[in-house]
Amino acid sequence: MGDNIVYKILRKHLVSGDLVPGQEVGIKIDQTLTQDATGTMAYLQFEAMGIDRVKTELSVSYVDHNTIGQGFENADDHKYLQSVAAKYGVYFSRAGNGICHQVHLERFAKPGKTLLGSDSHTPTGGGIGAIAIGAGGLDVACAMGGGAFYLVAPEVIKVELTGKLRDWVSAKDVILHLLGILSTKGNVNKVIEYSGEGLKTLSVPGRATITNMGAETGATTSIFPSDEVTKQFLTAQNRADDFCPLVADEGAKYCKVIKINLSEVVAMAALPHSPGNVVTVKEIAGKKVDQVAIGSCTNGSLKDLTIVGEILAGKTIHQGLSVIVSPGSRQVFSMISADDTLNNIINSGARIMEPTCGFCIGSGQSPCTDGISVRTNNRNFCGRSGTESGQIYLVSPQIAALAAINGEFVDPFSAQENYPQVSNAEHFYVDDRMIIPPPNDPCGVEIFRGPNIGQPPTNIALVDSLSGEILVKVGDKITTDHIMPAGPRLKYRSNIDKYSEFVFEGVDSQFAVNAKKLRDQKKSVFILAGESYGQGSSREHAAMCPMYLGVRAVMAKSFERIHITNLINFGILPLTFINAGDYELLQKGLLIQINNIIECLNNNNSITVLSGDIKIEMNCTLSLRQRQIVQAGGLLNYTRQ
Ligand code: MIC
Ligand code: SF4
Repeated sequence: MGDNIVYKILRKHLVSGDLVPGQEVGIKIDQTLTQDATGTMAYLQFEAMGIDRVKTELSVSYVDHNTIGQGFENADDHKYLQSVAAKYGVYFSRAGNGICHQVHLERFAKPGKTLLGSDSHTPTGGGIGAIAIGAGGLDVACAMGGGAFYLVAPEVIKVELTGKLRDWVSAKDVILHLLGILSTKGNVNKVIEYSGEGLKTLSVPGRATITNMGAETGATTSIFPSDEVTKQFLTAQNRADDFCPLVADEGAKYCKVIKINLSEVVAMAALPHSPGNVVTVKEIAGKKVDQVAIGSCTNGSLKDLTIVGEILAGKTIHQGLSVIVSPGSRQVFSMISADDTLNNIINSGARIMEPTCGFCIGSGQSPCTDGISVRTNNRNFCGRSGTESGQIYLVSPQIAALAAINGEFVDPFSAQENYPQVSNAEHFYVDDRMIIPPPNDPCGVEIFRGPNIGQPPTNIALVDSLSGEILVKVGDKITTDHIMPAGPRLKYRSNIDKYSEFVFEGVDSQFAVNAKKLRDQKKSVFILAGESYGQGSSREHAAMCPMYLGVRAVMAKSFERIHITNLINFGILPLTFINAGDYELLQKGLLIQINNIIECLNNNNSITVLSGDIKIEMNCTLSLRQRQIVQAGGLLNYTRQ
């Protein structure tokens, strides 16, 4: 039996374990990327490992998340990142050069390579045929040091594309359509692989929109074959030599096949507050809109913005809303300013933002109270925009541009306008001056550390019995944005003592204060959660900060992939209910006791949680390596041992 594309690449990179779905395997990582919001901790942890230079083929440090610069913290972090990159052999993409995923796709990602990034949307690189995976900063630091990356060998879902997208329908609608089928849960340890004759109609940036937002399904990653379309894109980026063809073998095995006829896909939208709440735009046509935000790593490509420019040409944005447009990269920015696109956008009354994450991460441009904001990015979690009551709808750039002019959702099929035909660029404007290569000799490089940069905290080794209090009970689909808010709090990413004050800020504002009290009394803190705990971002701070506050175990119905690894990496026990109904028996404020932990862990026995008369059995099925990490109190301690 032949291999699918995923297993072809994994097999080439395998360093430990058997490539059998469900088994833990270690793979060699060729490239890494970090961004500034997760990067400072990743490099601090890399420094703590005592390695003198990165061991990957290529590592790039991007500055794209925290660029707002209110106060000295962001600027200090950027200086730290630039100096630490020079010291350890990492390329440094300066603020303003663009969003990591967009720039990496343009300049570095290669078919057949493995890429590990400290950002959950790293799968964007799957659009060019790379196995591109998001992970916590500590895992990326290990990979930079030449260590293997460990993952559960995935099951592969095949998505077979036929037909061709109609006018007004784009790649964004394809992934929203797929989210309608797969939803945002139940896809952990799966990879989505695309195939079929419809592929040839999708450009690399369009494919990257699909693999980018594939992260919202919870899958490990998504990947497209490498074909003539890939070759054309790489050639247009002056990177023809980076091309290699990549197709699945005849008869390759998949766990399931989903067929999508592109000709039948319609314009879609994800309603608040989950990317999986999808409906057709037709169903919400006529709904008034307060804000439109176009850009992000999902839809900030040249083609996306050229189409937007064409739709806005000669028009004025509706009086009732504000419109912002943010290019995905400096390459895109510079190219839209070389033709009429930028002028068309500016003249319509839209406001231009720098090529960064900005609105997508709640760093400015928050909507008004109860405001309906139509956005082209990938996440619409409650509060992420910076406005607790904000209602975020996720759509394609086309639909966003129509809303900008009309002040309401417009179903494109009833719109009378002609659809602007935009072809793929034959040559991109290539200028890498804002990417600083590391010096060959780093001897003279001094690492800059501002006062906001603290040392990464480590946990104590796991003890055999824990007793303490359930300090918070949350429901299903709790995202890392709920656990560790970003937006204005982002600037504390390198200062764990300060950042941990905001754990569960929007869920229970007293959590951090109460946790600290328990921690200081040497009691354990427990978190109780429903299904898919830890959806969304890769931010390891959602494990690191709770650990710092004394959280010793999270009891949940199920966990998301990156987050469970982060919990283990920081020595927090991830316990899952054997009987999901037992979740109802436990409440916030209950005192609990867990005994005999080490023996149960080592024998893969269930772990008993006791509270008064209540006795609940929980699972903690970890690989041998993961058990050792948890027992050591986290990956840093384990690596040092
Ligand atoms: C996100 O989109 O949520 C982020 C911000 O890019 C995160 C990374 C972070 O929290 O720094 C992600 O996707 O991993
Ligand atoms: Fe940045 Fe948003 Fe993309 Fe995350 S999803 S990398 S915040 S643009």
